[in-house]
Amino acid sequence: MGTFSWYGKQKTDRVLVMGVLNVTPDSFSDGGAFFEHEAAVARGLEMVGEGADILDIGGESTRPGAEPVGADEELGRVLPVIERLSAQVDVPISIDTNKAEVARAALRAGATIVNDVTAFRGDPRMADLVAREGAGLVIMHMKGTPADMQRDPSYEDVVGEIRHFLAERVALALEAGIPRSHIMVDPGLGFGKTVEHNLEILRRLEAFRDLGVRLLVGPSRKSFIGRLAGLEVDRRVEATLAVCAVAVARGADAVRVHDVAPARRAVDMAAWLRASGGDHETTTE
Ligand code: HH2
Repeated sequence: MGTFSWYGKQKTDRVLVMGVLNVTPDSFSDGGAFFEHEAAVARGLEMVGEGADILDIGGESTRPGAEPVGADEELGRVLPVIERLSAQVDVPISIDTNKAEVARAALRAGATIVNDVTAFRGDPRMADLVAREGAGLVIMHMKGTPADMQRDPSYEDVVGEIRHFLAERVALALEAGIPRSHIMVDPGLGFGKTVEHNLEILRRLEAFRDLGVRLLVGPSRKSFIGRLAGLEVDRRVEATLAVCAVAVARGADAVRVHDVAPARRAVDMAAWLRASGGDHETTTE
């Protein structure tokens, strides 16, 4: 342990841009598994060139209504891509999964971060695995499961409830032996939230900072942007950048995005503005 860094071998401490690399059948034109893997590796390399600090690789969709896939299927999609990219890039690779079995194989193949959108609820063995492997950890809030989370989600106090949940999950992670500096929390935009819930989370983002760990937000191309701005999914880049900039201004340490090149520029600018104001420095521990 002790060797893990959110920045990998990069010498920087900028706000992190996590590039999304989905290796799911619908994410690349279907030319069969080999071409899908080739396309994913090429896109991963391209994102590093565009300024990604982390590549987040996923083999199971968590979109509303998405069907779960088995561990073998998930591993068949992501492992070849992780093996090849980890040999070629200096930035850390994160595995977006809620199965400890998939996470273990991914970490052995070269990933160093686990992004668990269920925050150990999908697989209680995840915390021990991450601790044992000395990996980084992203834990996200989701109300319900991808199959049912957008069916009329409701909260008494959306920020208070998410904060409480994340605090409890951070405590579990610490108990398992994961160092505080290895943990990043995410309020889970779009995961069991209405448009108003997402807006309130963004408006009160600072409330998550006193959890004492890094803070990630993932607004990229999400449907609340589409609903507010009346934009189809392929036209949400600029609106996503606006959300990223505001999130950085309100204390985010990292953003998870599909469109890395523009996000890198927007996030760096927002971080410079934030630094010039003297508040909300990046969480350093
Ligand atoms: N959003 C998605 C997937 N994983 N992980 C974190 N930590 N935060 C997020 O906001 C987040 C996430 C969903 O987005 P996308 O990757 O575009 O879709 P899919 O799950 O279908 O791959």
